[in-house]
Amino acid sequence: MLHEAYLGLGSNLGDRHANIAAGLDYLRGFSSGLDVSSLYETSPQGFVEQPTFLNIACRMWTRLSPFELLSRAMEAEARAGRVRTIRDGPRTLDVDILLYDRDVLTVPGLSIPHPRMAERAFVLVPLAEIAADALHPALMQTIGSLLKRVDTGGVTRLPSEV
Ligand code: PH2
Ligand code: MG
Ligand code: MG
Repeated sequence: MLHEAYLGLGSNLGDRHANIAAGLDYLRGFSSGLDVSSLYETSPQGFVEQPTFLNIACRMWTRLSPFELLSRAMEAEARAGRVRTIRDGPRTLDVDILLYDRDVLTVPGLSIPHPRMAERAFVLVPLAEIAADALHPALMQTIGSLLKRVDTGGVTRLPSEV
């Protein structure tokens, strides 16, 4: 069965553009269709003393389970040479599962929907571009309505294609 998953990608180390592009190419390898948002330059949220990010959101159709998808997301990060240091710190590539069908699940190491997505403009702005009407199945609000509640000041859409 095909599942609809939304992922968020971010990079703020090395060749950010190449890291995101390589991550998307890797995801395409196990997707039956992948739509991507525009690319956004975003000010760091949370831990702010770090370089500016590039962020993007994508929708994929996949036969993978959430757990298989998580391990592919981690593989994409590893291929970009990601080294885990401080939590929320700089990274060559971050690939987060945001939504997976209308599943709500929490197990050690994986929570869907992504637990902090509703307060993150760098997630909601790109996601709303491709999925404004998608429902956050725990908050029971659309991505478009969640977006109205965050400050989008640090998020700039880039004209370039990935
Ligand atoms: N990721 C974080 C923490 N802060 N800020 C921006 N702008 N973009 C990110 O991808 C990001 C962040 C943790 O994953
Ligand atoms: Mg993240
Ligand atoms: Mg992550």
